[in-house]
Amino acid sequence: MAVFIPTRLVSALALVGLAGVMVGCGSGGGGSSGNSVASSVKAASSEPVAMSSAAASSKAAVAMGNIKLNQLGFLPESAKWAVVPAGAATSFKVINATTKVEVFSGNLSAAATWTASEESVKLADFSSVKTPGDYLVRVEGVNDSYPFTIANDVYSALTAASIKAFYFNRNSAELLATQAGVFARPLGHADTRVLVHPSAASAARPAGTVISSPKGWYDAGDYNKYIVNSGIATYSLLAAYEHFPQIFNSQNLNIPESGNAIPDLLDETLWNLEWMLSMQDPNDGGVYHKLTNKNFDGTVMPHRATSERYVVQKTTAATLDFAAVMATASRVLAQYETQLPGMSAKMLAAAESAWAWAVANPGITYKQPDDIKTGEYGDGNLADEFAWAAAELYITSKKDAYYTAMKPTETFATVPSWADVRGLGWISLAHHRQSLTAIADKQLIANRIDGLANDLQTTWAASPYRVTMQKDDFVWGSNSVALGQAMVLVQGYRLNGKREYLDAAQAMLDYVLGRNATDMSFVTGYGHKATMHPHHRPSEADGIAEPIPGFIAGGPQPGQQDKSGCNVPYPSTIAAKSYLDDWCSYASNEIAINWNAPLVYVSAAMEALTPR
Ligand code: G3I
Ligand code: 9MR
Ligand code: CA
Repeated sequence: MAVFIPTRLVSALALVGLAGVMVGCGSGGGGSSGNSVASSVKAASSEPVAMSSAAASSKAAVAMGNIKLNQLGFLPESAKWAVVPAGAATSFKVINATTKVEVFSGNLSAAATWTASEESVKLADFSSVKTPGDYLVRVEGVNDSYPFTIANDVYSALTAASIKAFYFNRNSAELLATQAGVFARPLGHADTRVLVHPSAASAARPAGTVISSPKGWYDAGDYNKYIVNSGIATYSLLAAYEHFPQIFNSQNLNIPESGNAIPDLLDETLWNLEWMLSMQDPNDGGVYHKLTNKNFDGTVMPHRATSERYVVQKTTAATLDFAAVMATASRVLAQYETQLPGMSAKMLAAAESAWAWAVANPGITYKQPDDIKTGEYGDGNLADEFAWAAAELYITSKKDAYYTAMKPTETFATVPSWADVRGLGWISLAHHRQSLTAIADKQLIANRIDGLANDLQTTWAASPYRVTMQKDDFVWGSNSVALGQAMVLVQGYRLNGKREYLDAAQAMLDYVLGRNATDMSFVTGYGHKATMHPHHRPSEADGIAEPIPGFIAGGPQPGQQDKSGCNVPYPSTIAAKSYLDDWCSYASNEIAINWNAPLVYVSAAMEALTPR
């Protein structure tokens, strides 16, 4: 069948380093309605993968659901699983999609019901298929799966695009066609004249004081900038670099700084770090919670969103997250002293003055002023922010007092989220455990990571979908829960090499790329049936049908807080299926920097850690 890839999409993707690897798949595979334009998948072959005649003929007869798997594919040595709707079949086959030759057959597991999706499913394990190529999974009585690829570079374009998404969300930047292709746009939000809101007034900076606070990334589908969410997002990118530098050192993302002797991932991260630095009040070390409009903008491009901007209330959470990120950045950027003279020392000093402010102001939580209606990122529990900042300051400064301040024996590890960051401190301590001072309890550090990874692995092993997500995990931004779980599992694997941890982490990359109850890939531009209509103002307002590639949608969650503003109904109220691929759905289909950053981390981790 004819495959249509618009020239403009191909040329845009060429700019993200994806030229020559895009293969559209119009329908075919298990999907009932493949979007031919969004249906791009990285494949080794440059030929489109045709729908098999068996799939075509079985299609009409089947109404029970589809085989779900990672729509991009796998590394040769990855664990490889597919979820099959439970029916009479007890076996499956893997077929070479090009030659149509059967390369593997195996037995399906017994049927079991995944509580989160209320589906009865069986599992197909085809991990032993390792030869690079394009394949599909076939089960009697069910549509063939989408074709997928096994290749050594199967995730490299995904890793690159998920970082380039941050470039596409740059505040204060004109995006040029040479870097952004069809997604070029004029500069939005210079942010060189930002007002101090009354909630943020101090003697040195009374209400109405004008400050300059340019750069940074837009938080999400909106055009505001929030320090708390910047904290976990920026850290996750820095951690990806700190843990897997070899993946990024030679990567060319075609961003304005490419070629400047700093890896592109760090150049992109610096765009936000420079903004964060400007959010600290130099007079006292406290950090403003957010830089925002009074109200959310309409559906317009950045340069058309010209409302007055304010810095709002200094908070303890923002100040501690800032301290943690600056302490981390200080040590990661120390090796670039020649390129960034004084930057590392400046960041550590900023982190220490922020810490001092937080210690003096330990309980200032965010209270939304009456005239401000944008995102809150409010958080009443600050023990985790203290612990994370203390851990990063300890690692970078080597001052034992920070280790003590972390309260290690009473701080447990949890899956990281914007409101609960204690796990990030344990991740950093585990990475640096060989170079810590004598005060650090290395066994405790290992136990914290291994204990949490083991819990997740146990859930994965017992899951009918072979994933770590459970019904309660389906909150706003559920895909970042999935990827946060994977980040923890990756740390477990890095600590002790337990293969199940790597396989469970892989499962969560599979999950966001298609092995989920919606049968969709949640990453724009990646997968046969991927998110097409994210709640992302530029993607909606630019007049281009395709969304900007490389963004992950928030994902299913049953809250449906947006449904009164949607003209189309959600397809389901069931937790794992409550996802609406429509612009209106900010509660399931927004994009956000703290959701993309763990995608960068996990995709790079799989590339770096999966045995070759
Ligand atoms: O954690 C609780 C959980 O314990 C409880 O069982 C569950 C039941 O509803 O709720 C969970 O909390 C939810 C929380 O997200 C989870 O992180 C809240 O209900 C939910 O309202 C909250 O949503 C937040 C949303 O803003 C609304 O405030 C998201 O976390 C947060 O990511 C999102 O952030 C927005 C910014 O405000 C503005 N910019 C876009 C960004 C992304 O949508
Ligand atoms: O676009 C906003 C999104 O970034 C937020 O996450 C979301 C929840 O705070 O709110 C969105 O803005 C909506 C507003 O809350 C209600 N009116 C419709 C707006 C979206 O068009
Ligand atoms: Ca907290």
